[in-house]
Amino acid sequence: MSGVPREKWSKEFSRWFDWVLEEAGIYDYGRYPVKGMGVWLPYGFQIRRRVTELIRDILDSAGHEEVLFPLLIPEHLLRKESEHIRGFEAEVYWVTHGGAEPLDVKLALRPTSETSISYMESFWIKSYRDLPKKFYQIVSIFRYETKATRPMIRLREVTTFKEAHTVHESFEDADRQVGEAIELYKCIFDELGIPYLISRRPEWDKFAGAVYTVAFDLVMPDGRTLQIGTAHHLGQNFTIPFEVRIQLRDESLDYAWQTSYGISDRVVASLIAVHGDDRGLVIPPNVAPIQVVVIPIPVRDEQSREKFNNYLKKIEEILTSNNIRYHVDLRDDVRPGRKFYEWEAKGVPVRIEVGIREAEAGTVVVVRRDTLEKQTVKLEELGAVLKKLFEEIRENLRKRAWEWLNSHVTRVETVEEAQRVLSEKRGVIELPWCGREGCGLELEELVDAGVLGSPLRRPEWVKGKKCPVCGRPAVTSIRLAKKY
Ligand code: 5CA
Ligand code: ZN
Repeated sequence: MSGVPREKWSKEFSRWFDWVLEEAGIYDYGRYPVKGMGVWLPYGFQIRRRVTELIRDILDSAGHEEVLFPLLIPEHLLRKESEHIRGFEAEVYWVTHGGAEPLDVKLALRPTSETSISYMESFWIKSYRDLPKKFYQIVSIFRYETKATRPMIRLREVTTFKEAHTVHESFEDADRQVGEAIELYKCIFDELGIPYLISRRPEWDKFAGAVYTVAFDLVMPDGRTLQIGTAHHLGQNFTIPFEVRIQLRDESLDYAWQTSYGISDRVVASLIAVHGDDRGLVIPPNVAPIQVVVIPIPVRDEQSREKFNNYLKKIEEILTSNNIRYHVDLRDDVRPGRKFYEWEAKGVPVRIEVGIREAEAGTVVVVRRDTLEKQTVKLEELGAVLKKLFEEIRENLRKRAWEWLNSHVTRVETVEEAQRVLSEKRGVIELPWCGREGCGLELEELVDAGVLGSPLRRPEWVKGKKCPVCGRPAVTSIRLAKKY
């Protein structure tokens, strides 16, 4: 399908990823002298901006309101919910001084914002009439991660943390909100052509302070999974300590119910990872900073030059009038072949090559980045052809990414099969499961992998199957993978 190999992409994914971030000018990581923190470069920033715009559009249209909370959280707020602080204690950065003065109250760099937001909600929300309330912000958060840090994937400063926080009058309405969050995330990932598996995380691996957690996972090119988003039902776990009390419909008072859901720089990382190939990035046209790059083939003959330049102008007019984001690469010290290579690495979805021959014939050569297929297009048809091509590229990328994910999810019934599949191609394995924590934990040991959780609905195929650990009837399936 694709004309470009994906050998390095899959077999040496970590190196490929580092290479592509640098080669395409996305993110400078490793040179900044604080571990786990990198710099968004101009081209990467443009991609990030389009992704965050997409996220904002989708959340806004579903009734979310963007807010901006302070970065610092006083220690007593962060400690108010005991499970939460237990989960984050080891990952918090503390501000202890202002100049030379020790602070009276230690201040945390937010690792996430349930505590500060719940605190303020206790002043704002008084009645079921104020609900549901859906806030979000897109901010930096800080986590002193101890696992190996990686650019965009495991950061200590997460610079693109979209955290949504909602408040509800009942458990059921918060439950429904988790369902809405899942639909919104599907929408975001679908727009980007990023495939996902949705799992309910097991009890022992839910968010610190949640009643339950639903997670989106992706299979990366090396077969390991990456959690790309989570949605949590928080119950009344934060509203009780923070006293977010509301008047209910029957006029009684009760604590409100909450959810939170977050995604991060990992969305951009997965956009880069899932669509790439050995030549570099392939960016879906809807978020590509440059959708079309025009490479003029140098004209030697002086007399033809003016005619050629006029022809280039015409091409630009067509691109402009079609609202296409384009760039004409006019560098005269760089050969066309080198230009092709650079723009391919940057993942520009379409390249237009034009020389004097095309100018005379009233055509251009159009090359799509995903398959490298070439076609000669008449100038009058260029606008329409490009629009159609953008859709085809998007669809092709999405399809290829889903096929890759689906071919890396394997149903097995025994521990031995699970071990074999995981060692051969990694990915996700699904086993019948009795639902007990003990068996889940033992499976993690036996197959040397992490649990992702179970599908939201009981899968049909486990009917009549047995848990491979205890032999009891399976009530659901359990997913395991080598995780990032
Ligand atoms: N307060 C909740 C919902 S906003 C929360 O913090 N959930 S979380 O801890 O699961 O984080 C949300 C998402 O952020 C995760 O699913 C993961 O995709 C991403 N994320 C978490 N830690 C990091 C990190 N160190 N680097 C990059 N992304 C991260
Ligand atoms: Zn069991």
